[in-house]
Amino acid sequence: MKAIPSSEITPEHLYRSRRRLLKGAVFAAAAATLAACAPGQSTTPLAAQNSSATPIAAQNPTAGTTPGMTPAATAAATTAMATTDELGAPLTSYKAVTTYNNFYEFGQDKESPAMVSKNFVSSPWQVTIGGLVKKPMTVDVDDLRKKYTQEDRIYRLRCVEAWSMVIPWVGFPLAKLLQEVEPTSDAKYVRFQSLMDPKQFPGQEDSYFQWPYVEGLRLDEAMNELAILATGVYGKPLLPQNGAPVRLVVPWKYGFKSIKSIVKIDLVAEMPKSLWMAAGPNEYGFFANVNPEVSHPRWSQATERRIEEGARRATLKFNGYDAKVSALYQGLDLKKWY
Ligand SMILES: Nc1nc2c(c(=O)[nH]1)N[C@H]1C(S)=C(S)[C@@H](COP(=O)(O)O)O[C@H]1N2
Ligand SMILES: [Mo]
Repeated sequence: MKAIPSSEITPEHLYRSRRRLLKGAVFAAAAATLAACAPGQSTTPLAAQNSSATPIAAQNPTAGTTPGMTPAATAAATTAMATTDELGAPLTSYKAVTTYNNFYEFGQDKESPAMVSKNFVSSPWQVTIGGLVKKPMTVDVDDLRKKYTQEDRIYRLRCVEAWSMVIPWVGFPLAKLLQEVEPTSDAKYVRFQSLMDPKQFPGQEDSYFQWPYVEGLRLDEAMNELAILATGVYGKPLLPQNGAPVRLVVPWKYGFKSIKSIVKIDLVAEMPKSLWMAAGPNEYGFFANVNPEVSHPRWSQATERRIEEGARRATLKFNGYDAKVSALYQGLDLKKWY
């Protein structure tokens, strides 16, 4: 097994909080779960677990009609789902997408989210959309699924830690939901909030972070056609570790912007302060556009490790989506506004 690149080791400023968490009773329970689940999971490199020789169709877990999925999405998942992104890169396997995760509410390593989230209750689930809007609403996620055509979107996900995946999401444009609530002329930003529930999210016992997880976009970014609210992956409803039942996906930005398990969306006048901006203001900015030319203070962003691939890849500006998003940033100094 290859050595873990330094960029994927727990950020230093979080290390102390992790030590504290280890002493806590909540983490003791989580650790027991980890130990029980460990064989064949955390010790086996993903590349070995997911032979690239296996055809995607065989890896695809979907069979028959999936509840909550449109017939189109189900058909695509079972028969004709594309097997690459538009640049020709193969999809990351369902197994890797659902077992190698960042979801700090479930713990700070990549294996915890899949293991600690087994009993997470993601249904029924309501999302409240409010703030500077003419038509605030609270809506059940099942109704969102029915109301807006669920589309298949294959996107690259580039984590700020310099690893990446290619993921076939199911979801709908965020713009559709925002248009429906009618933002007022004062609305300039969108603020997203994840569920706050330390009983289900043991990671929220760690007071180093300002829970709940919060993220934000400028309103014009949120209206961009690439920004989606995802309800599924590989034609199936999202599993808890991927942000069930609904999460944001903004593929031209570092992965931490794509906030999971959303309960609240507010239109606001001021730039929201994200959980990561509060935790490391010198390391995690508001825009967080993927940019190979701007290093993280502790590592280069020029290349990335694509999960299930050997050699590193060059990181692309805006994660390869520059044609669709660069117009949003005319006149903005992308070196300063990371
Ligand atoms: N609520 C919440 N959302 C989150 C995170 C988190 O810890 N909590 N991690 C982010 C990070 S750093 C990444 S890279 C992506 C990972 O998404 P995935 O596990 O579905 O691939 O989720 C993002 N959304
Ligand atoms: Mo990330």
